[in-house]
Amino acid sequence: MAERTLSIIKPDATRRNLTGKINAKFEEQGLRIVAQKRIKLSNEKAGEFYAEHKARPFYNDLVSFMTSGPVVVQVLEGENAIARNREIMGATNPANAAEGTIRKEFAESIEANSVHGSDGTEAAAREVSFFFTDAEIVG
Ligand code: RTP
Ligand code: MG
Repeated sequence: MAERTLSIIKPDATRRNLTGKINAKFEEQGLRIVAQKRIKLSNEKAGEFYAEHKARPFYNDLVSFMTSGPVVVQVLEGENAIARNREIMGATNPANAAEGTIRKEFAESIEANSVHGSDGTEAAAREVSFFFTDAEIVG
């Protein structure tokens, strides 16, 4: 089934100029970038985006990290895009990420792990509309 998912290239990756290398992995593995913008997240916006993690011990650090530099927010489209993207990203902790995944190749730590991807259908719908209007997505 053709799906859309929300992806974020995180500040550790934009800082090291890895946007193109990460985008190549998506495109080589069948996902199409149908919307994309480079932005600086405010504390408020990052906090709202990660609201589900508010009670977690890593929440404050995560919000600081995500506002520490530019991010690239993007919509990826393709067959089973949500699960496909999670496979391309690899495990949250790069120490556990499979060979060839973005996090294995590029992540610096469990926090500075280079990419975000929606983890399910509801999250994808919410997260895509958190950053993009329908008119900004060109499939
Ligand atoms: P994401 O939401 O970014 O795609 O990653 P995920 O589903 O693999 O991980 P999740 O559990 O949703 O955690 C969100 C992000 O929080 C940071 N994190 N830090 N210090 C820690 O123990 C810790 N655990 C998670 C990571 O940046 C993770 O991607
Ligand atoms: Mg998550």
